Amino acid sequence: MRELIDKAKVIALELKQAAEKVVTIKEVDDLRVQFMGREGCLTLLIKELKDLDSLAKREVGPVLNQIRVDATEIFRRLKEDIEKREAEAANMREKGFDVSAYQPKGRPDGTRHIYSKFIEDIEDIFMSMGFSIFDGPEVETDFYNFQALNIPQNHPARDMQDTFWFEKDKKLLRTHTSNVQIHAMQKYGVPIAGVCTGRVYRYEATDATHDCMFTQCEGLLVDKNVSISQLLGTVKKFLQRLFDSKKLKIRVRPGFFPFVEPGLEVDMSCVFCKDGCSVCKKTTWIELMGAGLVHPNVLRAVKVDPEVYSGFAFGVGIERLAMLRYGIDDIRLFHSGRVKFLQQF
Ligand code: FA5
Repeated sequence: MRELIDKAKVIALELKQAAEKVVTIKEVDDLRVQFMGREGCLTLLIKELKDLDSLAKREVGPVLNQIRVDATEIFRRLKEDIEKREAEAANMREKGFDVSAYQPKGRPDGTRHIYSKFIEDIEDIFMSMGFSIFDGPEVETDFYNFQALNIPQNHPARDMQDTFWFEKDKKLLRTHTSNVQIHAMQKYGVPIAGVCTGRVYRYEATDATHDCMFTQCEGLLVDKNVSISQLLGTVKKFLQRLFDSKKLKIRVRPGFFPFVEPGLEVDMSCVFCKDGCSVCKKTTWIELMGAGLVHPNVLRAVKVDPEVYSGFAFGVGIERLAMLRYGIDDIRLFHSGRVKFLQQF
């Protein structure tokens, strides 16, 4: 009899300890089977009651019964707590659980992408010079990417920028940010001064300095009596600020772009050497951007009178600028997603 009571007390203690470790409803059910199932340890103990004489039964019976009642209450409470917790979690998920609340140990901190930082630097410089920031579509029509920029259908100049076309609606991925010149003048009219940074796409083979998707910065200023000297002053000031060098010089060569006349190629003096290095290919000059005075046909396309207004425009590859500023030797690294590369900035 004494032995039965002791066994019952051990079982009660074991149940209490096991109950503290239970987390899911399934674990509660498994524990119930282990203790109170047909072959459960408490059930088997209670079965042993029938072998006792009536005096012993009267003494042991209430003890075992109390343990059975307590065990039933433990299982009921466990289930109730777990169900309540699960309902709360589901409720949180529905309300939009704040993922930032979860902070696993050792999570590496992210940083802003070099593109974002560099583009912000460029925009800051132009904003401080009084330029606005424009935006424009990357999926474009033939009109904005070519025709309004004085590049008619079948004109040989179209071969300068190999294009990705959409077959369905004859749209294209813009080949340059010059499309924004047209959108901006249509939207805001003239006089106007702004820059646009954004992605452009060209159907061309990639190498260390060419990509099929890259970023350009386009500048446009249209007003009365705009001259080439204002274009050169703007470009020089911008580059001096970007490369933090007051000594930086620029030079221009004739260049052909159908949307400017005259068209120019702008080079900047090498910021890495005085008498020739591998970056400037021993010339002390680095080829940088296209520029020029806005072609009268472009002004006409947006119903601006070229007899009254004139303007300048320029376009530069942002990756090429960043490669120079940070000493990056392969343009493809920018969107390679390589953590080691990104962590440097
Ligand atoms: C243009 O795209 C003209 N829209 C620029 C312009 C604007 C001229 C306004 C006149 C007035 P171009 O194709 O040369 O021009 O490209 C301009 C710059 O983009 C280049 O100087 C270079 O820095 C960069 N670039 C061109 N092709 C690539 C390429 N495949 N990968 C990376 N950068 C490139």
